[in-house]
Amino acid sequence: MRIPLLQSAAAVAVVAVLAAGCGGSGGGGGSSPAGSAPANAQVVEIDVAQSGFAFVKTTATANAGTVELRSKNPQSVTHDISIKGNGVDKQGNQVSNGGVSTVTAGLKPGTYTFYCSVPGHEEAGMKGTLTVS
Ligand SMILES: [Cu+2]
Repeated sequence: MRIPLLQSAAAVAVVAVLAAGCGGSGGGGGSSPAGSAPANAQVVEIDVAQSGFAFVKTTATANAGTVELRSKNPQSVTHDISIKGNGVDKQGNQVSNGGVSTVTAGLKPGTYTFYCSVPGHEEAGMKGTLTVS
């Protein structure tokens, strides 16, 4: 009777130590909220214009590496921020009424096009040039 009890107590103690160890190590790297870009991503803000098929700027720059394009859309018309060029082709989430669209990509030096991927919007003027150096 006594030996199984001791073994059970030892097992509980081991589990407790393991749990404490996990909790301790987890606290160091948990600063970035789920769903966000990597902590080292550069954020380039290219908001949608107050009206019309346009962004607030037609040129932007970034350094090579992980880049997050972020675009707040004040319009009731749905838009997104997307990027293409140099083998990159990624679309952001579509938003409206103050929502924020983001798209993250690893970019090498070169010239890229940022644009809205909603059909017809790029052609209507929702695009610009992102220069990465
Ligand atoms: Cu659009």
